[in-house]
Amino acid sequence: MADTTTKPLIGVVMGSSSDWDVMQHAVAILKEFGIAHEAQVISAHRMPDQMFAYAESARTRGLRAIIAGAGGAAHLPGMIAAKTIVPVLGVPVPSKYLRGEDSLLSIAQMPKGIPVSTFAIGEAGAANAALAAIAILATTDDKLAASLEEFRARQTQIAIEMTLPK
Ligand code: RP5
Repeated sequence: MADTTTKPLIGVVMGSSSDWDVMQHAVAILKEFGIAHEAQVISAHRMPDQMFAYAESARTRGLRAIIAGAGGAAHLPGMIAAKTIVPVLGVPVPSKYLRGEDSLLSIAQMPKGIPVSTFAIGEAGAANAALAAIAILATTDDKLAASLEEFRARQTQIAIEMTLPK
Protein backbone atom coordinates (compact mmCIF):
# COMPACT_ATOMS: atom_id res chain seq x y z
CA MET A 1 0.00 0.00 0.00
CA ALA A 2 1.29 3.47 -0.84
CA ASP A 3 2.41 5.63 2.05
CA THR A 4 0.16 8.64 1.52
CA THR A 5 1.20 10.55 4.62
CA THR A 6 4.92 11.33 4.41
CA LYS A 7 7.15 11.15 1.34
CA PRO A 8 5.70 13.09 -1.62
CA LEU A 9 3.96 10.75 -4.05
CA ILE A 10 2.71 13.43 -6.40
CA GLY A 11 4.72 16.36 -7.69
CA VAL A 12 2.95 19.53 -8.76
CA VAL A 13 5.02 21.92 -10.84
CA MET A 14 4.16 25.07 -12.73
CA GLY A 15 6.02 27.49 -14.93
CA SER A 16 5.40 30.58 -12.83
CA SER A 17 3.85 31.73 -9.59
CA SER A 18 1.26 33.35 -11.87
CA ASP A 19 -0.01 29.80 -12.60
CA TRP A 20 -0.91 29.24 -8.94
CA ASP A 21 -4.46 30.59 -9.24
CA VAL A 22 -5.17 27.63 -11.51
CA MET A 23 -2.79 25.04 -10.08
CA GLN A 24 -3.97 25.52 -6.51
CA HIS A 25 -7.05 23.55 -7.54
CA ALA A 26 -4.86 20.48 -8.06
CA VAL A 27 -3.21 20.94 -4.69
CA ALA A 28 -6.61 21.40 -3.00
CA ILE A 29 -7.78 18.01 -4.28
CA LEU A 30 -4.55 16.31 -3.18
CA LYS A 31 -5.01 17.84 0.28
CA GLU A 32 -8.65 16.76 0.41
CA PHE A 33 -7.58 13.15 -0.19
CA GLY A 34 -4.61 13.38 2.18
CA ILE A 35 -2.05 12.67 -0.52
CA ALA A 36 1.56 13.49 0.27
CA HIS A 37 2.66 15.95 -2.37
CA GLU A 38 5.06 18.75 -3.19
CA ALA A 39 4.38 21.92 -5.18
CA GLN A 40 6.88 24.31 -6.70
CA VAL A 41 7.69 26.63 -9.59
CA ILE A 42 9.85 25.07 -12.28
CA SER A 43 10.10 27.11 -15.43
CA ALA A 44 11.12 25.26 -18.59
CA HIS A 45 12.73 28.25 -20.27
CA ARG A 46 13.97 30.10 -17.18
CA MET A 47 15.14 27.08 -15.13
CA PRO A 48 15.99 24.37 -17.68
CA ASP A 49 18.71 22.77 -15.54
CA GLN A 50 16.41 22.55 -12.50
CA MET A 51 13.63 21.19 -14.71
CA PHE A 52 15.81 18.34 -15.95
CA ALA A 53 17.14 17.60 -12.45
CA TYR A 54 13.57 17.45 -11.14
CA ALA A 55 12.45 15.07 -13.87
CA GLU A 56 15.56 12.89 -13.63
CA SER A 57 15.22 12.45 -9.87
CA ALA A 58 11.42 12.06 -9.80
CA ARG A 59 11.27 8.28 -9.90
CA THR A 60 14.03 7.62 -7.39
CA ARG A 61 12.48 10.17 -5.04
CA GLY A 62 9.29 8.11 -5.12
CA LEU A 63 7.00 10.31 -7.19
CA ARG A 64 4.25 8.27 -8.82
CA ALA A 65 2.90 11.07 -11.04
CA ILE A 66 3.81 14.64 -11.91
CA ILE A 67 1.16 17.29 -12.52
CA ALA A 68 2.71 20.00 -14.68
CA GLY A 69 0.92 23.24 -15.46
CA ALA A 70 2.06 25.88 -17.90
CA GLY A 71 0.67 28.78 -19.86
CA GLY A 72 2.83 30.65 -22.37
CA ALA A 73 4.99 28.36 -24.56
CA ALA A 74 3.70 25.37 -22.62
CA HIS A 75 6.56 22.97 -23.19
CA LEU A 76 7.08 22.23 -19.48
CA PRO A 77 4.99 19.02 -19.28
CA GLY A 78 6.49 17.62 -22.47
CA MET A 79 10.05 18.39 -21.47
CA ILE A 80 9.58 16.79 -18.06
CA ALA A 81 8.02 13.74 -19.72
CA ALA A 82 11.05 13.51 -22.00
CA LYS A 83 13.28 12.95 -18.98
CA THR A 84 11.24 10.55 -16.83
CA ILE A 85 8.95 7.56 -17.14
CA VAL A 86 6.87 8.82 -14.22
CA PRO A 87 3.42 9.64 -15.70
CA VAL A 88 3.09 13.34 -16.53
CA LEU A 89 -0.32 14.98 -16.35
CA GLY A 90 -0.36 18.29 -18.20
CA VAL A 91 -2.58 21.22 -17.27
CA PRO A 92 -2.99 24.05 -19.79
CA VAL A 93 -3.05 27.35 -17.91
CA PRO A 94 -4.98 30.20 -19.59
CA SER A 95 -2.47 32.39 -21.40
CA LYS A 96 -2.71 36.15 -21.64
CA TYR A 97 -3.48 36.50 -25.33
CA LEU A 98 -4.82 33.13 -26.48
CA ARG A 99 -6.75 32.11 -23.35
CA GLY A 100 -4.83 28.85 -23.01
CA GLU A 101 -5.85 27.35 -26.35
CA ASP A 102 -2.17 27.57 -27.34
CA SER A 103 -1.20 25.89 -24.06
CA LEU A 104 -3.72 23.10 -24.63
CA LEU A 105 -2.48 22.32 -28.13
CA SER A 106 1.15 22.57 -27.12
CA ILE A 107 0.68 20.10 -24.26
CA ALA A 108 -1.62 17.71 -26.13
CA GLN A 109 0.22 17.50 -29.43
CA MET A 110 3.15 15.41 -28.22
CA PRO A 111 4.89 13.46 -30.95
CA LYS A 112 4.53 9.68 -30.71
CA GLY A 113 6.73 8.09 -28.06
CA ILE A 114 6.53 10.52 -25.14
CA PRO A 115 3.04 10.72 -23.66
CA VAL A 116 1.64 13.62 -21.68
CA SER A 117 -1.91 13.11 -20.41
CA THR A 118 -3.61 16.42 -21.13
CA PHE A 119 -6.47 17.96 -19.21
CA ALA A 120 -8.93 20.80 -19.71
CA ILE A 121 -7.76 24.42 -19.71
CA GLY A 122 -7.88 26.02 -16.29
CA GLU A 123 -9.08 25.00 -12.87
CA ALA A 124 -11.21 22.04 -14.00
CA GLY A 125 -8.12 20.61 -15.69
CA ALA A 126 -6.01 21.17 -12.59
CA ALA A 127 -8.56 19.47 -10.33
CA ASN A 128 -9.03 16.60 -12.77
CA ALA A 129 -5.29 16.09 -13.10
CA ALA A 130 -5.16 15.62 -9.35
CA LEU A 131 -8.08 13.19 -9.47
CA ALA A 132 -6.31 11.25 -12.22
CA ALA A 133 -3.12 11.15 -10.16
CA ILE A 134 -5.17 9.82 -7.25
CA ALA A 135 -6.71 7.21 -9.54
CA ILE A 136 -3.19 6.08 -10.46
CA LEU A 137 -2.31 5.70 -6.77
CA ALA A 138 -5.63 3.97 -6.13
CA THR A 139 -4.71 1.12 -8.47
CA THR A 140 -2.48 -0.19 -5.68
CA ASP A 141 -4.23 1.30 -2.64
CA ASP A 142 -7.65 -0.06 -1.70
CA LYS A 143 -8.28 2.58 0.96
CA LEU A 144 -7.66 5.36 -1.52
CA ALA A 145 -9.84 3.58 -4.09
CA ALA A 146 -12.68 3.57 -1.55
CA SER A 147 -12.18 7.31 -0.94
CA LEU A 148 -12.35 7.95 -4.67
CA GLU A 149 -15.55 5.90 -4.95
CA GLU A 150 -17.05 7.95 -2.09
CA PHE A 151 -16.04 11.19 -3.82
CA ARG A 152 -17.85 10.05 -6.96
CA ALA A 153 -20.90 8.95 -4.98
CA ARG A 154 -21.13 12.38 -3.32
CA GLN A 155 -21.06 14.06 -6.72
CA THR A 156 -23.79 11.76 -7.96
CA GLN A 157 -25.97 12.56 -4.97
CA ILE A 158 -25.47 16.31 -5.46
CA ALA A 159 -26.57 15.98 -9.09
CA ILE A 160 -29.59 13.86 -8.12
CA GLU A 161 -30.68 16.53 -5.65
CA MET A 162 -30.31 19.43 -8.10
CA THR A 163 -33.45 21.40 -8.74
CA LEU A 164 -34.31 23.99 -11.36
CA PRO A 165 -36.25 27.23 -10.93
CA LYS A 166 -40.05 26.76 -11.26
C1 RP5 B 1 4.84 30.26 -18.57
O1 RP5 B 1 4.61 31.56 -18.97
C2 RP5 B 1 4.17 30.10 -17.25
O2 RP5 B 1 3.67 28.79 -17.15
C3 RP5 B 1 3.08 31.12 -17.25
O3 RP5 B 1 1.82 30.55 -17.53
C4 RP5 B 1 3.45 32.07 -18.37
C5 RP5 B 1 3.68 33.49 -17.88
O4 RP5 B 1 4.65 33.50 -16.88
P1 RP5 B 1 4.93 34.86 -16.06
O5 RP5 B 1 5.37 35.85 -17.07
O6 RP5 B 1 3.61 35.25 -15.43
O7 RP5 B 1 5.96 34.51 -15.04
O8 RP5 B 1 6.17 30.00 -18.40
